[in-house]
Amino acid sequence: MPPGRPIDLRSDTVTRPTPAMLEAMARAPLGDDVLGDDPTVIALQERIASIMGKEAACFVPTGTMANQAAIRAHTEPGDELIAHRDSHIIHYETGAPAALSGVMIRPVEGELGLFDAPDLEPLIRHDSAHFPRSRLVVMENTHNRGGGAVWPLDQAARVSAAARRAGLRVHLDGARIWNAVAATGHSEADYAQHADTVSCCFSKGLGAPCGSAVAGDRATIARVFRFRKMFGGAMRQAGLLAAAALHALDHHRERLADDHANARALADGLAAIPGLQLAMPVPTNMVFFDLDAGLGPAAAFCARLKELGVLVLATTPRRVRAVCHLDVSAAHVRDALTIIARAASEAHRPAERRSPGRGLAAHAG
Ligand code: TLP
Repeated sequence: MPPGRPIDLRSDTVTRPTPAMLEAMARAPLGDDVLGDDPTVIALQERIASIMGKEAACFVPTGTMANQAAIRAHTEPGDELIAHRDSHIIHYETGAPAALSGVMIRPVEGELGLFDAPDLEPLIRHDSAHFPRSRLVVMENTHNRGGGAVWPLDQAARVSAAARRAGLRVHLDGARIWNAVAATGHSEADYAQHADTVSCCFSKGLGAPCGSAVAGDRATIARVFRFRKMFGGAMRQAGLLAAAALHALDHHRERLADDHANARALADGLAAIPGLQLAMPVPTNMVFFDLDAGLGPAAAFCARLKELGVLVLATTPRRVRAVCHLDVSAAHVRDALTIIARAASEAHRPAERRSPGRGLAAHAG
């Protein structure tokens, strides 16, 4: 990698706290949240409950714990939950629903991580001594492996109504619900009304160093608190982190539209580079693109980009993900496109890559 800070498009999780956020953290009144008296955590939980239109909320360290504590709160071992086959809880949470809740997952199909009531209904099992009990439906908004896809509100309403008619509960993995709101103008509560619990992350588009929350009715959130403790996620002076989240809610939500515009510009630029194809539409801050076979495997392409000062992630042998966020400007996107175009043209002509030449100037920051 050239000297200087790379343009880091691996995820919107890579942001560093801003000076103003650090100042808010330093000023935060603290207590012991396991004993229930950290005023900044209490303020954050009340704020999230109000934003989501729910009775209560629980602050947790990660989005994974938010989802898993919610799943555990809604289910008992032997139950079954239904989630899209590309969902985060299936792909990236280390089998936690099986390990921590003892539940089975029945995957549902649908375009870009979304599904509708007719996709869901045949998967809900009727009551039988032979079957696992269908208990929970999980939606993800925006949908990560669906390219940051946003659920149409009426579609979420139909899925939720179908689940509830059959006596199932609904959890919304809203790690990036803020992006859905920025893309559509609907409120967080508009989406959350179609779920019994909703998780959200402060450490993705909002730019906090870590922290997530689960909101829902008082009884379910009481169970979430219990399982947060059981899973090792109850923290002491957690107000330090809650202060970063409160600062992010106040200052970093409006600007998510910039990330979406940057992602669109990145996508347009990538689509014009020979050998690259957009894999999915780009409604929010994520860009997935595929490499022609002539460009070699995605992992090697990403390794070359790293040498040139751009960090992205290979998500399959041919597919790459790039994500825009708080620490990525329009100028970064332009520089990244120049570098990616260079790597693509080199890969088409591998002999040239071996010839000595000046690397593109490192990106300064
Ligand atoms: N997603 C990460 C990786 O795990 C893939 C990323 O870089 O996008 N729900 C969704 C929809 C997520 O995208 C993520 C993180 C989580 C939950 C989990 O959050 P953390 O990483 O805080 O446990």
